[in-house]
Amino acid sequence: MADLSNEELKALLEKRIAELENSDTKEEKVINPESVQALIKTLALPNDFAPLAQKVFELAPRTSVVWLHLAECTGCSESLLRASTPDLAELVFDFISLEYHETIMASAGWQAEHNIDELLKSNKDFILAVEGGVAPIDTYFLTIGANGESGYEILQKVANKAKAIFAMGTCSSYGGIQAAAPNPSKICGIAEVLQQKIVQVPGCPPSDINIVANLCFYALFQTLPNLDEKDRPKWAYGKCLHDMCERKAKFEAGVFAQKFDDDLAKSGACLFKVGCKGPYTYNNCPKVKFNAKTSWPVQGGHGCMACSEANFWDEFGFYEEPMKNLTSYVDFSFANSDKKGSASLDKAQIQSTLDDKRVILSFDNETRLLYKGLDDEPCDFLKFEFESNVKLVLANIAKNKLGASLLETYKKEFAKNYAFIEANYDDTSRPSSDIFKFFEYAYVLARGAFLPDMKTFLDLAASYKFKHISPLDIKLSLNDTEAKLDVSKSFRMPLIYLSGGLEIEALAFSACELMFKNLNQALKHLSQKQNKAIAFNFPQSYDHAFFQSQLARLD
Ligand code: FSX
Ligand code: SF4
Ligand code: F3S
Repeated sequence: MADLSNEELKALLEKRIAELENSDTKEEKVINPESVQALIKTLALPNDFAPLAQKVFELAPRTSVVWLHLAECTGCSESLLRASTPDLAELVFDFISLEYHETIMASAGWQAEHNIDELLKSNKDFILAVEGGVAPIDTYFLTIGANGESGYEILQKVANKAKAIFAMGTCSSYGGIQAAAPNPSKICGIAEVLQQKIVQVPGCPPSDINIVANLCFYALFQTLPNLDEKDRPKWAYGKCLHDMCERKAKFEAGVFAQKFDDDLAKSGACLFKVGCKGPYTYNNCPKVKFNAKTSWPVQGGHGCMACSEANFWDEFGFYEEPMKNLTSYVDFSFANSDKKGSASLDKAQIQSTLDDKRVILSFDNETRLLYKGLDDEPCDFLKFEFESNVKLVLANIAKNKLGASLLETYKKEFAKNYAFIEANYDDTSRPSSDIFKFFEYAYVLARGAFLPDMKTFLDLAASYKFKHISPLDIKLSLNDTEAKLDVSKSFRMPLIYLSGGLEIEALAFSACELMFKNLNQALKHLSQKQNKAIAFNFPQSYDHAFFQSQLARLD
């Protein structure tokens, strides 16, 4: 579904106001304008929405909300209790009508069950917020309430009548702690068992603001907020939290806390080395914070655990270590993956010369994207060139203040490797467009030796036990005449990650995933533009199942 523009959202409010003013159910509530303004700001809507939203909340009957508890720890409700603008009392008296919530409602036992049954019978509109994962197979693992119904049955019964459904928290979005390996009760997120669109509001728990503002968005517009490809509201989960973190300049400068209570940690150093997973996490924690905007994990001195990412208990290793192979609970490496089966390419497509029907991605001392030009000569669609002299690259990084500090950290922690670089590179510029050289840069930094062959690097990448890519700042821009692959900003990243405790396996995996993803994208763009099939050309040394699996993703 296309995103709703601000104009469309505004028109929705104006229409609602006009309808409410002529309606019998119109109310005249007193609504705190500060809370409305705070909501509008949180939802990243323009200021002129505030008076309209104020009017809607004053006139409209409160939207009914049913909140179910399934398999969880009730942290999401704890978070809700700490809401501030509006606070919980204001929220339930003025903004929504909380019809059922096991930990907050006054009724209990048979009375509570009666209330929800009556609500379902009445055919009254309501929205559903679900906290916790569901056990759809051995449903008795979660048996709730006076009637001894399973969580799965209750969910189906209530969801069927709901106007909109919000999965509040990581448990209801993805299964959460109960679904961590080996997941004996086979718990999953609610979207896996319901047909309707589910708005995912992950976080273990989500912030009070992400819970309240999402409920209020629906109460206001009677529609869902704009969602990303994982069905998360864009206003809350659209950005990587690392990019909003107050410690980001320290990350760039390679200034890392070595342990939790050291002076560096206290003076605002980056927490990556003590396990922060901020670079892998999409959430607005630094902006909206928790407990009435008091603080958020990184401000409190503990790294982000990626608590709003799917399967974070299993996929991100120890909370207090970066993702090194030694610290993975579950092995996602290529060798243990079924991706291997799809690795083989059609050999007939591999050819070294062009014909009329194909464009070629070629790796042979140069990385090129070839097509047949007007005069039958091979043309290169790919603009990709970088400095491959490691010593010059480092000198270039050190030109600005953050980079100079980063290089100092690296030199201190990897003195032997730095000595290798000093001894083996002169001052001659060596422009290259060979991905082997790009990969070799990371290898030289991590190992203090030249990369022997492509297989060594691909083996390292394939052996990484995690599936999360450490971002490298590679940029691809595509237009009709060229694909420009810019890696100039990416060279500082291996220095940062190595100084921050990541290992060569992580760097090799990330470099391969990102490089091949971008090349694939460029290749696809060219083949579609020219309406031609694709072929590959690569030397024997690249003939590796991991490499082929990367290329095969194009199919
Ligand atoms: Fe899950 Fe809610 Fe984590 Fe707990 O109940 S998201 S375990 S903080 O809070 O569902
Ligand atoms: Fe902040 Fe963590 Fe990123 Fe460091 S790694 S800048 S502490 S989010
Ligand atoms: Fe969770 Fe990380 Fe935010 S641990 S609360 S997503 S900072």
